[in-house]
Amino acid sequence: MTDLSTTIAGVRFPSCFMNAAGALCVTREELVALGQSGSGAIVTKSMTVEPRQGNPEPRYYGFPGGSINSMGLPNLGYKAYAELIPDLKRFGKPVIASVAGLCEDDFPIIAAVINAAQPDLIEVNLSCPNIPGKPQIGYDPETSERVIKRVRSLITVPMGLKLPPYFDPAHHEVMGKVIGRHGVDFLNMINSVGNGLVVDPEREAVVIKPKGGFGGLGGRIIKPVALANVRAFYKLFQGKIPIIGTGGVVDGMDAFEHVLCGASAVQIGTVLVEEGLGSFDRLNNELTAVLARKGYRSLAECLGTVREL
Ligand code: HRO
Repeated sequence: MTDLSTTIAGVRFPSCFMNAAGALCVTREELVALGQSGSGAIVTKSMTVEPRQGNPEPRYYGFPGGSINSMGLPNLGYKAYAELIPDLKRFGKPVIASVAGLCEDDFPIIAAVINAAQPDLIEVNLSCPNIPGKPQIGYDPETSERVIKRVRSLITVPMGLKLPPYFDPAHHEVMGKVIGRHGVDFLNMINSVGNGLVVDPEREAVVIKPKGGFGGLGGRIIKPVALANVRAFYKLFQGKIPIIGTGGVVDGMDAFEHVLCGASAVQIGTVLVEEGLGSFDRLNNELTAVLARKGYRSLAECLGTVREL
């Protein structure tokens, strides 16, 4: 029998697949539907202090290679999620609360109240690319360190960071040092590849409205960037900080590649939005088949074992 269950920071997940924050996880109805689906966890939309409508539409566009979005953090506000979390735990799978903020002071306000609601894990989003005029925190090591420090002292459930993609080993190292100083329990990478631009040549126009068409790229086209970041941080921490791999997972083989690079679990965004909740059963079946064909009985047997030449 092939086992797709996994453990992150001591928390058991019945399947290694789950939604990425942002994908079908804003409303109560969407979160309950994730609970009833084949997802191995329920991940909330990144939350802010106040409820938000988000950026003007169109703000998401799917194309054959992936997607571009500039949602602008539409969410119910942290108080609503704090009330929902205890009920979401009835599905027998972990609940991960994704915490964001529009400024540094927002993070501890949200972290304290959400921690009291006792999700199974908290993910601190340092990498939203889509708030006009606000750079991604994860690209500034000093700001990242201040935010991590402030929430670390408030969070008692396993605490992770959602990181942006980095494109140079020097940046992996700098962030690795920051992360290593503060007892981070898990990492999730990558968020969307920020500030890409997709053009429709027929209409001679950009495809989303906010920020002149600039937005975060997801889906198939970002897989090599995601794998590189998973691998880089897996090696930096010698596998001691569990990693959730996110980016470019469309089928079971993509997930297998993430596991080989060092991901203990895998999140899906674009494919979930495009295909719906049935994608979890398909991915569970496909990864099971890949592992069985290769003679692996569990993810642990091939975690981080990609061969270097
Ligand atoms: O809401 C968004 O625009 C958004 C967020 Cl917070 C994020 O972290 N990543 C993304 O691609 N979009």
